Amino acid sequence: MKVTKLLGVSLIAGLLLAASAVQAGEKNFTVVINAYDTTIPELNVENVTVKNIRAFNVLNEPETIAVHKGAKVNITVENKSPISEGVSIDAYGIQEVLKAGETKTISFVADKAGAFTIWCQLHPKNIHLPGTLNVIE
Ligand SMILES: [Cu+2]
Repeated sequence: MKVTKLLGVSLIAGLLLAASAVQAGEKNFTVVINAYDTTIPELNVENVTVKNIRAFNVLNEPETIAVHKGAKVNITVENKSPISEGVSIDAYGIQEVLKAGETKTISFVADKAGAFTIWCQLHPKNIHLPGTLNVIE
């Protein structure tokens, strides 16, 4: 009677462990590259007024991706920008280009711990809000 109960408990504990191991093993993310093309009607910079400046900004959402070291990471990137955009993570040798409207899945194993910048290699860094890949030990 006692033995049966113990077996039952350890079996449940084993199943729970297996379930959490699967969760830590593979992580899926969706990142949307959104572009905002706007015109600033009037701007005063160092006492000089300039009008109708075209501003272009690109935002990666979500900005932060966090995983545990060793996880397989699948990042599905959707480019909603009207132009081609790049996705680079230097430490992982990732350098992808997505045409306007294109969706791509980038897969890799997060085998290096640290904080890594996710950035676009096609455009000046100051028009993008870069993302971060956090790989936790
Ligand atoms: Cu870009």
